[in-house]
Amino acid sequence: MTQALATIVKPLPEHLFIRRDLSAEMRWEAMAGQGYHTPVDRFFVRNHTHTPLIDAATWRLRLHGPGLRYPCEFGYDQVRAMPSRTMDVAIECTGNGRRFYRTQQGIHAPGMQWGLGAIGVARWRGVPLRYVLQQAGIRSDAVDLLPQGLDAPYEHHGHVRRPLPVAKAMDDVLVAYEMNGGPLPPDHGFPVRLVVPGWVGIASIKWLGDIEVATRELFSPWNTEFYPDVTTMPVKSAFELPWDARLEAGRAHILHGRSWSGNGRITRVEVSVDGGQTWRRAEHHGKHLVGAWLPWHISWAPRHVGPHLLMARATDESGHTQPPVTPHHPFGYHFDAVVQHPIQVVRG
Ligand SMILES: Nc1nc2c(c(=O)[nH]1)N[C@H]1C(S)=C(S)[C@@H](COP(=O)(O)O)O[C@H]1N2
Ligand SMILES: [Mo]
Repeated sequence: MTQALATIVKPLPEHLFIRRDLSAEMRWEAMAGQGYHTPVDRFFVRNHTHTPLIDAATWRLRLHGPGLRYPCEFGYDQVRAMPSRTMDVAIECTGNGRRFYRTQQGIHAPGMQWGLGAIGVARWRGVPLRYVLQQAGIRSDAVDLLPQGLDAPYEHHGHVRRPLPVAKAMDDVLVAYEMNGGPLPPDHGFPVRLVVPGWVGIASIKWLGDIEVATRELFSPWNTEFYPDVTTMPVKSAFELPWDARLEAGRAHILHGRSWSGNGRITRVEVSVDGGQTWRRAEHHGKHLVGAWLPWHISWAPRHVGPHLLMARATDESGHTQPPVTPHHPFGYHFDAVVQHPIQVVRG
């Protein structure tokens, strides 16, 4: 039923992606001129092993465990026939921005050296997980779920699986089978994945095949050894520009970017073009959704040729503003400090 393929199935052209081990980071300049959503052809991929090719005709979602009155399984057509919901949601890897612990703060954090491109926003369609759990007779004393992927076991740790508290599962989690209007692509979890708004990417289990529902707290390597004590993602910002972009002096440029947070809407974005000495409010445009991102822009006519540092600093509804420095994290998670984006202003 599950056939192994070479790590990632979709093409990873150089101008859209940076290869990182078994994964692929989006280049932020690939979002320039795009709409609200990240097209599939440039959406980052984070794989623990490789993308499996799963046959939807034989695929099953198994629900079992002491937290359910009616353990059961559903096929693809059954899931697609359930009441559906469509949501614009960001998925972001917990370690997004990890390399800036070293480049900006001088302390290397081990792990994949992501820039800011381990995030994407897609339009997901699927069944609320709440509905599926209700069909299986979720009990009032259920505590934790253990959603598990059908991809190959990761080293000696078994299948990718991470406990999810019942409260979140019953709130806004989606059992998704569509991404940007088409069936989920293989790399993003075909036939079905979880989409867990606001939470660390690892919560959004791809190639979902099995959910255990327990009446006690659950543990797996993915909440003990990796990703312990992380739930929501902090506030971040990125420019839709290449690293070391070249901008001509003496004419106006519109700098575009996006800001996002797992803790609520973005309420303010400020931009500095002089390495943080002065700041200007960016203008918002497009949608302003919880759990996705806020596109913004600011106009700038650089006068002086030479290197400049662009910086964007956002504030979210919870009142949190991106700090100049992030407290060190041993795993390199949650880098939320203002990123210094180097550019060259060249003679026009
Ligand atoms: N089964 C399974 N689910 C998974 C993963 C995986 O390797 N296997 N990677 C997780 C991680 S760490 C992230 S950041 C997101 C990435 O989703 P994407 O590849 O669709 O961008 O998927 C999560 N779900
Ligand atoms: Mo991740």
